[in-house]
Amino acid sequence: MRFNEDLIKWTKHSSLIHWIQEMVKLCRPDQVHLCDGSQEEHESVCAQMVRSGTFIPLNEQKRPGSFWCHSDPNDVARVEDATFICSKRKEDAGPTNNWKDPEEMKKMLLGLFSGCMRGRTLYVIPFSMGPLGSPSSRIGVQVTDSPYVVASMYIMTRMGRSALKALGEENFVPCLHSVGVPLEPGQKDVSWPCSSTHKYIVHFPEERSIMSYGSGYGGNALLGKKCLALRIASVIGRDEGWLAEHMLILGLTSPQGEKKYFAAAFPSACGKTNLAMLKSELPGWKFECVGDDIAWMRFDQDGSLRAINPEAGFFGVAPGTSFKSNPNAMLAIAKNSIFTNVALTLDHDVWWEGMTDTPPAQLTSWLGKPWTPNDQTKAAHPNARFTAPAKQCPVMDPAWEDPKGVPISGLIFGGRRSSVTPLVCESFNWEHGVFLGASLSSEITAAAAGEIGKQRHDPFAMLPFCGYNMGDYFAHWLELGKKHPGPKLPKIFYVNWFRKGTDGKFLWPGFGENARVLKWIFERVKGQDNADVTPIGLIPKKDALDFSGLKLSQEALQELFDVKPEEWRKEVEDLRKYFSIFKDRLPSGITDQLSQLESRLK
Ligand code: TSX
Ligand code: MN
Repeated sequence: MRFNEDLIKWTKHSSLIHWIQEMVKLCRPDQVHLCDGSQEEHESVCAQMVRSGTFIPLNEQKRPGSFWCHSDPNDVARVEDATFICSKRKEDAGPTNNWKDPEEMKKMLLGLFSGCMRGRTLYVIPFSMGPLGSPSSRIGVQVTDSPYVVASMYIMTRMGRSALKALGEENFVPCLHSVGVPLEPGQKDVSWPCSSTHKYIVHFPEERSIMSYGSGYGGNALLGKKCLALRIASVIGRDEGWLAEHMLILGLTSPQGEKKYFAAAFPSACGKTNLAMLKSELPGWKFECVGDDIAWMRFDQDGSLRAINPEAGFFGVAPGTSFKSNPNAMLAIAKNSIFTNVALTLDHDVWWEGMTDTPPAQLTSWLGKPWTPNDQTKAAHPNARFTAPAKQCPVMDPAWEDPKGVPISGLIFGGRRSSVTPLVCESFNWEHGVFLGASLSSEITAAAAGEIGKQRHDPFAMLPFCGYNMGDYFAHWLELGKKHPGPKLPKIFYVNWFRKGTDGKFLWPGFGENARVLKWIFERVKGQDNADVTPIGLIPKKDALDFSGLKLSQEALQELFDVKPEEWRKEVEDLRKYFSIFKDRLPSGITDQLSQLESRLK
């Protein structure tokens, strides 16, 4: 194959050249394409997918530069059962991860990858997670046989020549991916190739590499995001003293023009993307977006915790997104976007449940079939996604690509809880805040598998994304607070937009009205004396939350902040049971916080 000539012109990085040659030998593609990351290349990859039937171009008048596609119905979400952390020792993966011996796993995977790209093109994608050239950024190189991945990585990362240049002679994270469907000579391809029998999303934390087989979907296939920027980066962060978190980053400006940044972690189905680009309902208070999913944070020389968004785009859940729930997301996806598993309209635009009250006539469902509202199925898959460049969001923060990152004043944890936890509370200190993060749990909604209404523990919203033992991860958080004491250490908060009254209705209007809660948080980090002490943390003093112009009954307000000791004693028992899975890896800081909470409840 003559790609070797191109390869040595493309990069001088000898271990990168060697690795690519090894991958080509292993996967045996028909062709090799070294991605340059240009717009021309992106357009040609998209045009090729239009010809092959994977992409349908959307209406140029309504949604220029955009495409619709639908996946195989067996390839619609991340596959947690098939996600592995292959550390040398099982204990280092911990009780919340699947583990297999790395040598055994590699042997098995090399068998699967052998010849897996026959009849296909192998694409090499160098990409930067984080602004190009930022000392906080990390470079990965993904080898893939999926043009959908190439087009998506163009939106979600800084990829191509520029990333290769930023790599220089440094180490990169090797990311091998295949959909796992080699083509025999003359065999016709399908529009969404994937393996129906073998799916593996595998991380080798000690050598910092990733291998993903059998799926073409989102978090399984775009290896920069969940695999590199969370699972592998969390391990690098542990070793280097920083944090890779499943957090949005937002800037909040007061009517006086003062600005503060916050990072916030929520489990799925809590509206993280909606909060990340919130349109405030509180006059004079303005929100700006730095990121909606991942935050890499480290303390600088001055002791400020600084955060960057390692991504360049949004890969968001489409259903529920509307001009009412998230106008800024709707504007971000107006052009140059990819839509996967949403419904297609007659005039080649997109639709999903929750976009408008009534569906347009003559839809094509996410399965590619004609659909009418009488059908018992949904037009869009509940996990249907948009992929859009972040720079198209009208409220991106001016500093969203600042290589230094933005200074974080407060950290916010949140869950979907119909009872027990109040609308907002503040931790007594860093250690208590870490305990709040570790205690995160959320009610299971239809979006996730399992029993609806049941709680799922999701510490720091990192359950499926922590690349090492979660007990050690708690210890890492505790230690960072100890190492960086002082007034610049972010304050930690817990919010719950989802508490319900005795009538079973949501007590809090949520969405843009959440600005009122963020205003109180803003005032707290400024040191305002507007909180009351309760056994579970600090809550707003009477009249400290701004309810101006909001119709909320005194009873609702009381219920939103009600701390019921008997409910909380049950919570303590449940947490004690949950934390016991971490055995000797559970740091004493967490057990201490649990017993202190228990005594405060007496
Ligand atoms: O995203 C949500 N947020 C955060 C917004 C910044 N959602 C949607 C969750 C699914 C992804 C919410 N849903 C929020 C919320 O704050 N709150 C609720 C619950 C709720 C739903 C509907 C109403 C009120 C609350 N409707 C009316 O009161 C009319
Ligand atoms: Mn996420």
